[in-house]
Amino acid sequence: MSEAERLTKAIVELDETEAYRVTEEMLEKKVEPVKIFAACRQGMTRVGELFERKEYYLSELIMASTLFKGIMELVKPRLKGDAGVTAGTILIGTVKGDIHDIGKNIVISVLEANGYQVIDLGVDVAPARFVEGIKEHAPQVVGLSALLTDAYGPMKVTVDTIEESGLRDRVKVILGGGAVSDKVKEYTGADAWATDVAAGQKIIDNWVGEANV
Ligand code: B12
Repeated sequence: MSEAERLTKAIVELDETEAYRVTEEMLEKKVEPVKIFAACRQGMTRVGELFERKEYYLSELIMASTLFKGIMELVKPRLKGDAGVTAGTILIGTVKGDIHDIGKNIVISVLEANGYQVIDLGVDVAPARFVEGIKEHAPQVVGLSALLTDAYGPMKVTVDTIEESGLRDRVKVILGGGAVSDKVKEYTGADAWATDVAAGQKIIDNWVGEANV
């Protein structure tokens, strides 16, 4: 079994000792942090499926997220930035009604490590707060995170509110989290979507690069 598979398995089994041990081994071998996050995410997806099948309960979801946060802390110091990458400002938050923030926090750490200034509005963020954030920080990109399918509505309302405030043409909007897709992008009127940090960063790099030309 590869180390990534071991890490995924340890998360699914909520085996803290093994999860930290494998993470340390991967860090020693200089495995890229995004690969470690991907292995964790696979484990979390499986935990979610077990929750759906009622084999796991909310307590297991909480344990898995605590474990993931611990792994994040181990990996974070290894996130090295590419010096010289064009930096921009990103405003990000988990939309109204949704409190999932593990994925959002990974995105923040990776973007910051790559020279971006990231303004984090937190979780359960009302549309008006995104508007205030755009006025205050003038970001090139707004990132809306959500994991609940119930959050499609709030994502749309957020994009609509930005539009109604006359600020839509000043920012690109990217959706992220497990619950997004092309359909959700079309429905909400966002510009792009990503369900992993590497894909999201690529899109943001392109936008910010273009804006700075
Ligand atoms: C951990 C977890 C929780 C934790 C969250 C802790 C926290 N601080 O975030 C707790 C226990 C609190 C929780 C609560 C609930 N949860 Co929950 N949870 C999960 C679980 C198992 C893992 C999520 C996770 O952290 N994944 C790991 C991260 C790294 O992945 P990620 O979030 O997708 O992030 C990556 C990308 O999406 C992307 N990304 C994320 N954000 C952004 C933003 C931008 C801008 C970009 C570019 C990219 C990007 O980059 C990240 C890194 O690659 C998922 C299962 C799943 N399949 O996702 C269920 C899941 C999301 N939860 C679910 C549910 C139902 C709930 C509850 C309603 C349960 C309940 N009965 O109370 C509540 C909802 C509370 C609320 N109002 O939000 C369902 C949602 C189903 C649905 N159809 O909507 C899921 C899918 C489980 C399931 N299969 O049933 N949950």
